[in-house]
Amino acid sequence: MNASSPRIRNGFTLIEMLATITIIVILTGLIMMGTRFIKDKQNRSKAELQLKLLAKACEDFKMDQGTYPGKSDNSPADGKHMTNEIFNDLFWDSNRNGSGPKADIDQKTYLTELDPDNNKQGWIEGTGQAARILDPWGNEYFYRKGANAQNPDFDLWSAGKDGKTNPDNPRDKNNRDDIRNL
Ligand SMILES: [Ca+2]
Repeated sequence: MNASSPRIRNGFTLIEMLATITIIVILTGLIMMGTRFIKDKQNRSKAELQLKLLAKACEDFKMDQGTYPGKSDNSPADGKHMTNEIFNDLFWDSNRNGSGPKADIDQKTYLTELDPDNNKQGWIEGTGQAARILDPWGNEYFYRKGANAQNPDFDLWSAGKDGKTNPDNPRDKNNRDDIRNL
C-alpha cells in the first residue's frame, strides 16, 4: 500500500457549496416570480369574465324591470358596498317580494353563477340574502348607476390587485390596475 497515492475527492468544497446554494436560491426566486405573474394574469382574466357576466345580467334585468339593479336611483358615488343589492336583484330576490329563490318559483334568476350554494366562480361571500360578490382578490366589486355613473348605463369595476380605486379622479395611480366592464 502506498500511503501517498492521490486521495479521491468526494463532496463539495465550501465555494462549490455556496455557488450551488446561490443558484438554487436564484432559481427558486425566478420560479416564484413566474408563478406570481401567472396568478396575477389568471386573476385579471377571471375578473374580466366575472364583470362580463354581471354586466350582461344587469342588462337583462333592465330589459325586464326598466331599471338597472340597485334599489335607489342614485347609488353611492364611490360605488362601494353595492354588491349585496346587485346579488339580491340578479339572484336572490329579483321580484323584490322578500322570498328567496328556493321559496319563490315565480322569480326570475338573472345570473345562476351567483348561487351561494354552488359557488363555482368563488365570488360569493356570505349566505342567503346577505351574500356579497367579491373579485378574485377578495374585495367587493364596485358599482354605481344613475347620475353618479360616468357611463350612460352604469359603472361596474374591480379595484384590481392593489384593492384601491379612486372613481373621482381617473388619473389616480390607484386606478391603473382597475378592471372595468367596458
Ligand atoms: Ca386599483
